[in-house]
Amino acid sequence: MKEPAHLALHPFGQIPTYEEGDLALFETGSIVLHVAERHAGLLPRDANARARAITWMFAAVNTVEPPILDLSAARVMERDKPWYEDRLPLVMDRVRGRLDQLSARMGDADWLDGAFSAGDLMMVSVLLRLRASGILDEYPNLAAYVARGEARPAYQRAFEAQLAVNTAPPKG
Ligand SMILES: N[C@@H](CCC(=O)N[C@@H](CS)C(=O)NCC(=O)O)C(=O)O
Repeated sequence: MKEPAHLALHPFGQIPTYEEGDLALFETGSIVLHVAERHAGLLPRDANARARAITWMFAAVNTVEPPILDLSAARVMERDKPWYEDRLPLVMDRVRGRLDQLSARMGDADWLDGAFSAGDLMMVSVLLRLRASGILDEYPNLAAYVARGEARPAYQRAFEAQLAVNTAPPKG
């Protein structure tokens, strides 16, 4: 991913990237928005509802994901550091702070704002990163929300397709 051919697609040498004809995109949110704007079922037709769904996409990556990424990074990269045991509860509490707010906002709703949208797609994928930590189980409505997202046939198809790529024997 750090070779020139990939850096030409993604300046930070990461995945995912998306290519369609002459267009090359990076950043998950941008790729999902691009797809959602061109295919039915991911963004509402009503202009205000559409703007709110896009707002939830930004909220997922910009507000909810950062403390979750911090937790993942701490667990992977700081486990052997002298401060790990002291810092971990602080990082987990920052995640809980965001989940408290999201959980209160969702209440018993199935999705963030009416019908399922790309905002839910992004939020579910961000929350899924918490599975290993067990924190999600402290929020039954959020755990049920993530389960609903994973149960969608489109999610199942995408997951199976990605799994097939990841478990395919190496070429050559
Ligand atoms: N903000 C980026 C983050 C992408 C990202 O963190 N990708 C990870 C894999 S999930 C990656 O490529 N890591 C390798 C690296 O940073 O060198 C997005 O949402 O697309």
